[in-house]
Amino acid sequence: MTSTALPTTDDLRARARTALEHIGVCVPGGNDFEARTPITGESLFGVAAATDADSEQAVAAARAAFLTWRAMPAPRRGELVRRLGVLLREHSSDLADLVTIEAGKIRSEALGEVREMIDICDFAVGLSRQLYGRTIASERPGHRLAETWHPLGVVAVISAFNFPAAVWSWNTAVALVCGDTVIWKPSELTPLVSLACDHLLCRAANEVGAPRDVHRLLLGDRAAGERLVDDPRVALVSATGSTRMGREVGPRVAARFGRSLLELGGNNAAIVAPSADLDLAVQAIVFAAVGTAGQRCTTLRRLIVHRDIAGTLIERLTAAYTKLPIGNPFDDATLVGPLISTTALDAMYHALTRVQARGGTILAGGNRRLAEAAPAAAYTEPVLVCVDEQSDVVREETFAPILYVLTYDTLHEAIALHNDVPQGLSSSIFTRDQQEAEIFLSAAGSDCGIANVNIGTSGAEIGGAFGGEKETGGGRESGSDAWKSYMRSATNTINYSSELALAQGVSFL
Ligand code: UN1
Repeated sequence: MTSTALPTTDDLRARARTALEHIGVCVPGGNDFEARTPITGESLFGVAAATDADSEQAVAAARAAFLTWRAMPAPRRGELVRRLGVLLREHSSDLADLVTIEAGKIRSEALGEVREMIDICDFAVGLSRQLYGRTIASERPGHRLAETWHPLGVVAVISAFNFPAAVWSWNTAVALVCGDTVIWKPSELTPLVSLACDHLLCRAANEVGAPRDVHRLLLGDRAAGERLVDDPRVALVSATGSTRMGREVGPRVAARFGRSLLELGGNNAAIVAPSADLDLAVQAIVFAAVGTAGQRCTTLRRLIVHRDIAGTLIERLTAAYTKLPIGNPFDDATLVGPLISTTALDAMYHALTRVQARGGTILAGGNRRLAEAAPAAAYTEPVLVCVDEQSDVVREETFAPILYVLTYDTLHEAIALHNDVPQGLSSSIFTRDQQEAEIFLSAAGSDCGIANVNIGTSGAEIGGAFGGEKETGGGRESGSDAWKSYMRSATNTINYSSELALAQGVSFL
């Protein structure tokens, strides 16, 4: 494996400053927390956090703006999102720079993240003319029964570092056309990306004459998020992050009868059947396991391989793993950037120690890289580990590039292993056998919210609903009819006859 040379923190600070200036955002100041870059692990700027009073004011302002915004026709609300999409196109390169600087993503994936934002804006603009309700056949003469969809209220978006901009846009673009207003509490690890996104949306709002407070950004720590979780004026809390976080957010929002939409951990697996096209499978597996340095919630974490092809596949994967270029994510040759922090690296190595104690064997990778060049950064070789059981550590999500390899003899056994984890986000099967593929996609197959054939677990398009089952939280975001989570429905019965006919044939008076 090769390592590519790193830029200095001063270079990165200058590049961040240029990107912020192009977008039109003031470089932040403050000393509550720091904007850091995982590329060197060092600090770029000090940042001020929102105070309790800022949070209070933001919720009040977003609630007031909601009262105006909900009355604006949805296609006109779409104009705001269309304008945001145009600004994102204009600033793709600057925004991708900030994503690379703060999240450590390689350039191509950072540009892909911005593309995903543009795509959801386009989708949401179309949606603004398609918030359809149904007309239902009434059992009574002279009656019409209908379902209408109305805006819900203030939506709190709590997002994670790994998709610092795209996950915000999935929620915000859809919530805005649905007539909601948004308060965003991003990860503390990505304040610059957040300031840039907020600024572009503010600019779009100003240009199309939408209320300024349709969107408010709250930078801050966990306490800032907790205030939103507990605030009865927040109608929906859409939270992306760990299962541990979701386990706190879900019950707290439910206790006040608020709504929550949870996108939590994944422990995604792929089954590789004997008939699989191995050239395609190897490419797909490496991207899914190693892309974003293993820090996507859709990252491939378990490979369940048929015993007959395990030797060949492992050999090919080992060869691919030993050639991965690791290092500067701005270098076009790099495929693996840094982990977000040395804490994440420690968690990865701790998981490896635990799995080895349970008999796991490292097949490739696992060494730290560039520790001398950047002691505060966290570069590592992705790891391929052979295991013969799904021990506790394999059943957990470690947010790092570890791929556990298991073998199977029958498809039934493979599906049982596949589903035998607490999480249920994304899954795939590599096979040329249609019967196997259909069984995997059937009710008795994968128990995940995303189930794929001959494509990896990560890199979903925005057109489909995104989310998962079990400890992944059950929420659906992005495409398909995920918009319904951001609205409330009302059932209307309209009597246009002159008779009062009671339902179920009840007679009264
Ligand atoms: C996430 O990791 O939180 O499917 C989202 C994918 C991306 C989104 C991942 N489109 O990998």
